[in-house]
Amino acid sequence: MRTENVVVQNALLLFVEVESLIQNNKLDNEFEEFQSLIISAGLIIKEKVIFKQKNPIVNTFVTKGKLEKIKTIINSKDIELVIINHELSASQTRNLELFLNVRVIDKTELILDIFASRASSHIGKLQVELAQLRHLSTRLIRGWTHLERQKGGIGLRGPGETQLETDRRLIGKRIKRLNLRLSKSHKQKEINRYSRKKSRNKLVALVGYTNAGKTTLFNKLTESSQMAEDKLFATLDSVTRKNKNPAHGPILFSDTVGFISDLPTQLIESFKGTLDELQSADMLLHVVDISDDDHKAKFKEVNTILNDLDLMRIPQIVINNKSDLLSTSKINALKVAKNDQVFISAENEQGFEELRSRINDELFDGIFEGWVLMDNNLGNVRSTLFDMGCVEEEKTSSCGKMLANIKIGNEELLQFINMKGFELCHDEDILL
Ligand SMILES: Nc1nc2c(ncn2[C@@H]2O[C@H](COP(=O)(O)OP(=O)(O)OP(=O)(O)O)[C@@H](O)[C@H]2O)c(=O)[nH]1
Ligand SMILES: [Mg+2]
Repeated sequence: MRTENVVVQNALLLFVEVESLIQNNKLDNEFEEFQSLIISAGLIIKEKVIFKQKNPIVNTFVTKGKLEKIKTIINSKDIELVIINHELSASQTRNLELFLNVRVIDKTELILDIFASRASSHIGKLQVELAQLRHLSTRLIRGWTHLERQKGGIGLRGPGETQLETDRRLIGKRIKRLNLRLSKSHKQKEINRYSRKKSRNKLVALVGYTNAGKTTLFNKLTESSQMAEDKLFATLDSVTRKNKNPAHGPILFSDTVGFISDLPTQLIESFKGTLDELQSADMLLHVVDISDDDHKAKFKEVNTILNDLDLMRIPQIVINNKSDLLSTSKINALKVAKNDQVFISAENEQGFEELRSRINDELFDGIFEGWVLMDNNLGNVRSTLFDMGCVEEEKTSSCGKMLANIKIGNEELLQFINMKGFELCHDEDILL
């Protein structure tokens, strides 16, 4: 599955608003999002054709009259590729390609192609290949000989033409092998997850619509430098890192792939393993781009996907990001309306204090910071506290007992608080 010889191609953007297919949750800026997807795939939009249609046409999706017009544009503008904002059936694609004599890519294929160009980890690459092959196996009836063969263009990233011509049986075999390799890789991850459980780290996953600012926030929270870009699907492989800020309890943050409306089912299926990692999260930070006019619809879309993945049972804090792009009065009004949500700017680190305390409250029921006094027979408690990474400083009290300055979640502190010989230390004198 490779992306090396990527050829930039002149594309015709075909945006058809089909009245019978409009959903309740429609984005206002659907066109802009589709355009961003094409640009994110590294294509040049040479021409845009936008129109409305009542129903999809069975054979070609688009009406004959429109197709004639599109064909004229293709011939006069040196168009190599048509990209349509819908999912097409295999035969619709084939008929369109036969008529227009250029390659036709539907929205599913476009998203699969972007994923193919972004995958960098072993698991990520396997998952994308699996999704592409699954998609391909539904299209094997498609006659590929009717088009001139180009290597490396969009839609051809991944399995090359020769593979496209191999039969269903071979693809089936490859899918089986990939599934096997993936389940092995996921098993290894499960072992890592188990060792995390044994230590006391909490796992907090950042989820949200693509381009909401998850990676930017992740970088600030973990002092990392993952690639954050104004591109759709900048992040594909999930990354987990430990929190660096002392104001937090022991937390691992996980940055994940962004969601989009109409995420191809093959992708969801293939990424189930990675998304399964989210199942063990203790909390989700749902990052929203509050400056986006479509933020409400996108918020709903993300929650629908989370629900499908059975992730709505995990506590979620809604984080309205990019609040630096809105006026203070607008933000203040929004804060009143959404008073259980957090407002931040990941870029400028505004609102981080509130964010941190919300996370600590949710995860640890708040944090205790202070001195505890332990009888000398509580050596095992002392070493547990050290293992947990809670001890900031240690002393011996004037009466010869152990004193430790600890930082610990209130919930975790409960297990020690009732032990004989363990007490919170309020007496300043002891500390002198
Ligand atoms: N003005 C402003 N821009 C931001 C803020 N946070 C992120 N951005 C920008 O938004 C764009 C997307 O940010 P990312 O962090 O890559 O978004 P993401 O959610 O990880 O996106 P995907 O990985 O594609 O799902 C980048 O250009 C960021 O610089 C913010 O608080 N304010
Ligand atoms: Mg990202």
